[in-house]
Formats: sequence, C-alpha cells, structure tokens
Amino acid sequence: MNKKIEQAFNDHLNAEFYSAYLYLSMANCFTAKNLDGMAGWMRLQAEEEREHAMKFLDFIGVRGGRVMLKQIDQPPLEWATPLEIFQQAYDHECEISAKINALVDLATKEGDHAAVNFLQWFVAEQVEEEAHALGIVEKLKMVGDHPMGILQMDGRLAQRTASK
Ligand code: OFO
Repeated sequence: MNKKIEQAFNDHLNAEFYSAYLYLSMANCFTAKNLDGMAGWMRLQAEEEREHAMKFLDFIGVRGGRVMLKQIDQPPLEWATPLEIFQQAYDHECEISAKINALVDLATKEGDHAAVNFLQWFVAEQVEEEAHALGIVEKLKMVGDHPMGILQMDGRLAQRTASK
C-alpha cells in the first residue's frame, strides 16, 4: 500500500473511532437527562462509527498496509441541551465529510483507484449522515425549550433501529 495513503487511512481510522467515542459520550449525557430515546439513537450512531472504523481497518489490511492504532482523544462530557448535542453531531459530520473528501483527493492524486472506489461508499454515507443530523437539528429548533416537544422527539428517536 502506498505509504501516504496508509498514513492517511490510519489517521482516518482514528477519526472514526473518535466519532464513536464522541457519540457514546453524547448518549451518556442523554441518559443522564432521562432522554432514553435520544440516548439509544446516539448509541446506535456510536456503533455505526465503530463499523466505519473497522471498514478502514480491514481495507488497510487487505491492501497489504499496516494498521496503527493510536490514542483516541477524550470527548466532551457535558452539553446543556439536546439541540446543542445534535448541532455538534451535525458539525462533526461535516468535518468528517471534509476528511473523506480530502482522502478522495489524495487517493486520486496518488492514482490509487482501489482506494478511490473504497471511499465512494463513505462519500454516499456522509450525505445520509449529514442529512439525518441536520433534520434532527431543524426539528429541535422548532421545538425550542418546550418539554412536551422534547419528549415527543425523544419518543420519535427511540424508534431508530440498527440499520438506519
Ligand atoms: Fe458519521 O460518519 Fe463515519 O464516516
């Protein structure tokens, strides 16, 4: 595997694990606020991020590269409101999209078509990830700080299943 791509993919592997950590911390914050539906939604999101990390890990291995696990940064512990949490999740997804785009640019520059092809799944996934998070942000903005609205959103997000 091209060394520049191996390095960049290992960095991104760490970013996906950090995403899992961040969302798990957000889930814990929801649990502490008794918003179990939102907590469940975030836990599933954290699991998805771990799966994303594993896709990178497996691809590095299949291509003959070396996986290098690095330290995962500590995520924040507390957020004030559900809107603040989902806004940060949305902003984070936009940052991940920018990282994926940079990987596509690098793989293209290095002529690694297999890597470009692998990354296309993530390009499509990021469109969904951003849309889901933004949709929730917009609804939470409509709800404002009305407890009934927050509880309704909590019930709605409780319906998420592992495949969404
Ligand atoms: Fe939330 O995204 Fe991974 O890639």
